[in-house]
Amino acid sequence: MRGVFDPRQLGHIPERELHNGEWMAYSETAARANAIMQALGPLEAAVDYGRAPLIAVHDSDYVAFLESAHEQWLRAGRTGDAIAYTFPVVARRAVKLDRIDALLGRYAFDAATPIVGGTWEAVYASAQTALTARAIIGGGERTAFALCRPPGHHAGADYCGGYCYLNNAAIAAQAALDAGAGKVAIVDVDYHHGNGTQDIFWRRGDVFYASIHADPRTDYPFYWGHADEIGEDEGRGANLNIPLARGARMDAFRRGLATALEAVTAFAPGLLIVSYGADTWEGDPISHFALSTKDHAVLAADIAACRLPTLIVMEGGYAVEALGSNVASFLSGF
Ligand code: OKP
Ligand code: ZN
Repeated sequence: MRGVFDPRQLGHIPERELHNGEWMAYSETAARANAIMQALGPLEAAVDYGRAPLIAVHDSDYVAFLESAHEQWLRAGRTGDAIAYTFPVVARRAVKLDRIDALLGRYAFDAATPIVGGTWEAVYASAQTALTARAIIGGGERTAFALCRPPGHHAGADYCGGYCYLNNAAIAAQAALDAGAGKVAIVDVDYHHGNGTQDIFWRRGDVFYASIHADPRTDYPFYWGHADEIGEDEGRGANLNIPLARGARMDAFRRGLATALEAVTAFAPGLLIVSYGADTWEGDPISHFALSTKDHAVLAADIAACRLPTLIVMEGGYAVEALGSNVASFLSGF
């Protein structure tokens, strides 16, 4: 299978994140991408499609904020990672905000998403990586892999969170629609619910989003991912959440995936995008499912049996020592 990677993605190196009340080392490291590359061998370079496909999904003021935030942070006399400490949950008003701390909170929903010197270049390159892999399928390949990092599925149209800044899968989905795909389905098999992807397509009938993930009653991102979230307006029925209890093993996950894939098949999309997280693996340091490395290949084979053009977009997976074999196993299933 052809794969895409852009080395600019390695320049995003946050120092730490706030977790259960304590600072800890940042889990979403550049070493993750290096481990995957080592397991897969040479990947193709990303093509630059510019900002237009980003703006087709994200608010342009949010994208401009991402591009300038770290400079603004430095100009305010700060050093290190830019991070929010207030979040306007009560009054998310359209007032003009100038102070960088106000902007950081306006455009973020958690403290897991700092902005550092290399963040903009990396998130831009991550989105271009997804777009390039999408174009490979547009050119006639049945499958392609986008080694995206930072991940994207927690990022909404105007917010970052959960290590995510630009929603790579959503950007690729929109690009596919704009290239004439008709309808697109996204199946999210990361341990965490992809709240950003759900939000972006919440009222849309042309993109079906299905996710199998840890129950948000116990796990991040808490406020999204519950089974009763089915979309609204045109998007009513085009959102399917399948939460599983902590500790879930392959049998439960595979049943959830079968339900999701049945719905995808009924939707009859022109393209299937898989938001693939390897954090369902039994040894993941921040997650609590119990899938084995071999299970990943079985899930992929289940997806491949749908016989749809399929773009695989990398999301999470934090056990760096096992990440290469988990991703290689998953891709082998196709
Ligand atoms: C991103 B992806 C852990 C607290 C929660 C956010 C987890 C984001 C997961 N330090 N942090 O879906 O793999
Ligand atoms: Zn995850």
